[in-house]
Amino acid sequence: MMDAASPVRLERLEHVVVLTLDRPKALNALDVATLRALDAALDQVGDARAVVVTGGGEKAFVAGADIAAMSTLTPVEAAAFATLGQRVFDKLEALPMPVIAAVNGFALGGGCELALACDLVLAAPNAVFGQPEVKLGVIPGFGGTQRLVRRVGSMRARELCFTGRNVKAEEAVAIGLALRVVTEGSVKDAAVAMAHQIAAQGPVAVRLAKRAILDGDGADLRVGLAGERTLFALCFATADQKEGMSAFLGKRAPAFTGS
Ligand code: DAK
Repeated sequence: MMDAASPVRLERLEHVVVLTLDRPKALNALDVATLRALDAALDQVGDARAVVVTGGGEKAFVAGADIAAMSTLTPVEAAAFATLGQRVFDKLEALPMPVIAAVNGFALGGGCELALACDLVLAAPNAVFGQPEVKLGVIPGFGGTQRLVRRVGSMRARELCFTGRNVKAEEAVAIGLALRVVTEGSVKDAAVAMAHQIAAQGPVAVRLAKRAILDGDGADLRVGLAGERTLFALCFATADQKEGMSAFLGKRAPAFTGS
């Protein structure tokens, strides 16, 4: 359990865990305490089959790294801050189960980078993405210059990092920064529904599919395909494969155990 005053709330909904970054007075900006709380929350995800990350309050997913806290950093402290943020975002990205960002407002700077570390991004109609660090005289420090390129392509990433301009929800979908805009109901509810849909599939298979995609990201195609073959073969060592295929052949719904 997270303590009540923690800036990150953890909620379990059957096989789904929802993490809410909850500092709405600062639009959920990431300071050291919030990053550490997120780090600790990631250790508590356990055997969840899917995770949803969202922001507390009405206006923001995460409005970036905490500018007030960053304003007085020395270069040594800035390096430590970036190391902490990158480590936590790497840990989030490497979670074995899919992670869905429910972007409910501003996802700027570190907030955009947080969404980029998630597998899937759903956007509320008021979602706003961007890497405005250059407006503050710095560059993205939590992976923005790297993951943004991989997700939207090199030239689009350059434009966003060089101009710092905001991207609204529809454009975010058009450039591949978000999967879709949720126009009915809350984006958190839509993300939770999608997480339940993922959780109903063969849990080991879903994890191995994520593993294959992550391992292949940036790798030579042949290396990626070799990894895929190995992980495909591994599926045949699972009870889920036997259950999934015999349920299909027996014309019944599978009862996966995640083993
Ligand atoms: N940090 C701290 N406080 C923030 C904040 C932030 N990023 N964003 C908003 N707030 C606070 C505001 O100061 C305000 O506090 P009070 O004045 O009420 O005490 C409160 O949240 C509400 O914000 P506003 O009054 O400004 O609300 P508006 O609706 O008028 O505007 C806004 C919303 C999101 C457009 C605006 O707040 C805004 O532009 N915020 C800053 C967005 C931004 O620039 N984000 C990128 C931050 S830079 C690195 C490590 C990390 C990074 C870089 C380098 N190294 C160590 C190498 C990452 C950098 C970033 O993420």
